[in-house]
Amino acid sequence: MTTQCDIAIIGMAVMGQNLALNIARKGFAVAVFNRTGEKTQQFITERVADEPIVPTYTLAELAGVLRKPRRIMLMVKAGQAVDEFITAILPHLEPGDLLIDGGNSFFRDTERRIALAENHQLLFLGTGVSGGEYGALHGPSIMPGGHREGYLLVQEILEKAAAQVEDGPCCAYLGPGGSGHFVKMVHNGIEYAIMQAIAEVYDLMRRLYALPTDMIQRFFEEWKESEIASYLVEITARILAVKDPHTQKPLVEVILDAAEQKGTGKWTSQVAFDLGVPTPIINQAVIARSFSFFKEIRTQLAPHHSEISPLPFTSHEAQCLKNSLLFAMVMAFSEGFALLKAASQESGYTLHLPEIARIWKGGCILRTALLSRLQRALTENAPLLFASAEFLSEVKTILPQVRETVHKAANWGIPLPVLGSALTSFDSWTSAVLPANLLQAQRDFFGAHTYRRIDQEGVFHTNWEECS
Ligand code: 2AM
Repeated sequence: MTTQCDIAIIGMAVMGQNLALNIARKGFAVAVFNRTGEKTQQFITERVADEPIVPTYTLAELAGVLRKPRRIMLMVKAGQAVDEFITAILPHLEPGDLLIDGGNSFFRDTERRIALAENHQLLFLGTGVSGGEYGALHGPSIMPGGHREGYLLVQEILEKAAAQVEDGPCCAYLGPGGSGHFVKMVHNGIEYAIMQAIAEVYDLMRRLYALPTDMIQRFFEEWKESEIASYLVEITARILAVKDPHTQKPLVEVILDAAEQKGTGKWTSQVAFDLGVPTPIINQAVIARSFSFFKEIRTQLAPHHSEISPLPFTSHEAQCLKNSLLFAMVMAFSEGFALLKAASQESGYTLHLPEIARIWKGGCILRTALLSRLQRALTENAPLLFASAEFLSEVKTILPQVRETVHKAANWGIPLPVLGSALTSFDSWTSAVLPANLLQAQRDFFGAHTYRRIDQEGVFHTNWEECS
């Protein structure tokens, strides 16, 4: 084989196949490999026409067809498969070659792999890729972190493969270490929150206002052209229009309400707890999926739910729901960017937050009209994104409608984990006074943990048993 390929993609599941096709269609020669060779063969036979794609069936063969320094991108299942491939390919590599992990790896695993790569004088990038199968083929949002010299080796390929927006490709070098996968993880955490916020609005329309699915669909159809225009609102409008061929009902009505999760939302919450950054909205989005999974218990306890008498639905209610969704989206982004900022300071990631907003504007699941505004807001350096001049007055204007929505839902027993916690988040951040004085007194009572005073410097302890 004399072909000199520009890059290799390992892992011929749909994401890997689509990314290989996308890169090849930008004019780069791509070598491909899969653990089970039949999948590679099938891909070549069924999907490759005249794209410059070279199938390989051993890792030695793969290493042999690559231009040096070699550039190898792993698109395999996160976890053990990544480690296994790295171990297997090491003997075929030379100093200066680059490995890219394009899966949803945990950023700490990426940091461990970077150290391993350095031991072998290799370069390593941990790269978030968002946009699903469609994005991988037509232009995803790509979030690379790791060795900067490594990025320079693939910059042209990745930037051409990425989605393109008015201010450039949706791909940029984000920072050292596991920063790329960290940013992708937080992206997914925000994604969990916005998905859940949309689902809650749907639930209010369906259960509190007893709207039929086709009417709910029309609202989402309208909103996809509004200030909350976004990929997730758009796919919701499309989903709600699909009929089940068996029952002729809207397909969504026959889908079991038990959500699965792969773990990136949970990781975001865990990391936020470790960093001491409050992320109630993302946490509640993760928990909402956990609740959904207990279908049997929920069904068993359902007789204890109070009966809902559907409420009237006018343009005012529609406005309240849309603005509640807008509010939840702004608060979820605000929370996610606060976490990115804290992690950047803690881990030395040197993240440039407006640039992250920019590369999320196209290709990825989070793409929304709001991101251009977020980009501007992030340059303001407000303590939190929602408190920027770009958003604050609007947030305050819509707040009464959010309160009305959450209030009605609480009255009638419709759970709003994300919309409710978005409101709690706003109220917590804007409360100069919180009841933590009483918590401190309780801690000091039973554990002599001490407290500080508002009127004196120093640390105090009271013998509460004696004086109460
Ligand atoms: P396969 O086709 O041989 O199963 C998504 O699952 C991709 O990750 C597929 O290309 C799959 O290869 C690969 N993959 C999953 N687990 C793997 C493992 N333990 N070792 C190698 N590749 C793996």
